[in-house]
Amino acid sequence: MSSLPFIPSIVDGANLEETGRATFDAIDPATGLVTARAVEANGADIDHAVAAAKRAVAGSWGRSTATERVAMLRRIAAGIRARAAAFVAAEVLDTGKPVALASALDIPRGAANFDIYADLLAAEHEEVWRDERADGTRALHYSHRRPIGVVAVVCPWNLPFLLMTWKVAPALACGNAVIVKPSEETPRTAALLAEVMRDAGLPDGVYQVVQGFGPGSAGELLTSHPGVDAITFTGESRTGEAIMRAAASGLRPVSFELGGKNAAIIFADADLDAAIKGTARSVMLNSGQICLCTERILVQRSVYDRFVEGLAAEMRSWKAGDPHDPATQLGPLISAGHRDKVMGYAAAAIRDGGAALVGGGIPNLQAPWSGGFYMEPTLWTGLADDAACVREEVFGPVCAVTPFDSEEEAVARANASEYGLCAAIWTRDVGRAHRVAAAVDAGMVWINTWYLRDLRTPFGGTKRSGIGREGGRHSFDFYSEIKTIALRLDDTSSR
Ligand code: NAD
Ligand code: 6OD
Repeated sequence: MSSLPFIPSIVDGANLEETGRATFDAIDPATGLVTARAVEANGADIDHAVAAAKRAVAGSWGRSTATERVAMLRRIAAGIRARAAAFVAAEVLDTGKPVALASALDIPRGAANFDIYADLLAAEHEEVWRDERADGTRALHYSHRRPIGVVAVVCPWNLPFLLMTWKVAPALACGNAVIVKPSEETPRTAALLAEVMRDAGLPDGVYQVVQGFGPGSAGELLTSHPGVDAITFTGESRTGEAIMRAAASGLRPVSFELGGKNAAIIFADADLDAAIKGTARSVMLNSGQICLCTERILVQRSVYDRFVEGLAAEMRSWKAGDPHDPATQLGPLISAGHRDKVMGYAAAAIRDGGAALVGGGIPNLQAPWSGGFYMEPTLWTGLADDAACVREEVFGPVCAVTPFDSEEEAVARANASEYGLCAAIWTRDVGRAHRVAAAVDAGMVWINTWYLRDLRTPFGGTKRSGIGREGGRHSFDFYSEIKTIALRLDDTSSR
């Protein structure tokens, strides 16, 4: 008998029993050890979850007022803050990310996601148009939002809690019921959030969690279920294609945040120290496993050598190892399979004529971290723009650096990608900053910074990086149906 704890799926207010259901290992990426078993939801469970969600939307939750939902979102945010230590511990165990990062970014941002949608919902007003015509017709035309229904929220493993709550909060703000499918690599925080939801008084069926895999498992069963009204997904572009095929049946709307192959452009007039530190962070944060991470660096030729030397030193300086040590900056990759993939790219970079100026291998750590899926931060030079490591998303602490000569060349090369998520520009020339930001084909551009977020702004990518925009009020457009009503005001009895 295993003495490992179970991480539940949660359907209709109840934790699903492991007896009679498949379970799968939760592995600590920092040690490679199995730490728990997650209870996989099966087809009957998904049917049950969808039926419970439909009842919730038809019931008191679907009829709740905006004021009631604002209060609910605030209670959820407070509940997360009250259990912040448990959320941090769960996120660190699932992902191996440094405790400093989970404490500064993932968990506070999870709570902030509920607060911002409480603020935005409280400020939301309805559109009204006065209609006055020459023939005496007078009317008011107004629009109001209603929930879209049952929303499937399919999540990745890299920022599990941050990205899941980023979608759950606006979906609940609009009065929907959500069924969350966390990544099979990171089942804990979605399950823990169900406890906060219960304590906050959210009715059963409004927030449910179905654990499992993608194809042939909870992910596919959920996204192809005819009772699901809308699908919001964050993950790989190829998975987005599969989900879009599932969504075509029933013409269900999708919102997709997908992959990236993001460029940083460093001009000769930039504050080089800031550009070096900022770019190093954009390559290595979360071990490079953020869709917004920089994987291509273009540096103006006159400062190329200085920049590369500084970046290499900064990349060598990050401390890897025990994720529970507050001084650790670099955790492992998410799984053995993912590290094999990234190491495969490292080998391809050398075959393609590149050189690893920094890293390229597996760090020499002590037990138990020697069993984890760590990789050295890696900086490639000498790669052509058509090399696999320069074209394809690697999703590790890696990047390729090359020189450029003109602004036009830098923009053209930054845009020569099938992805268009974000870019970072480093320059002191304001005119150039605006010109290049306008010319770069990406959903977000950071100037002299990276991953500086204002949660009221739209977020999303062009090309293979996504479909639609979430963030701020833009999320309300996806998570609600807008109904327009025309009210005749003039006396129609004599007409
Ligand atoms: P993934 O696409 O492999 O998995 C994401 C989720 O989809 C998981 O829950 C998985 O079980 C599920 N899934 C897989 N196949 C499915 C299917 N056929 N039907 C339904 N569900 C399915 O992505 P990942 O490896 O977890 O995450 C890394 C990727 O996510 C990277 O490409 C990264 O760029 C991208 N990402 C993008 C953003 C963004 O905002 N643009 C944010 C985070 C991650
Ligand atoms: O900050 C956000 O809102 C967001 N969606 C970040 C996505 C990160 C990708 O890994």
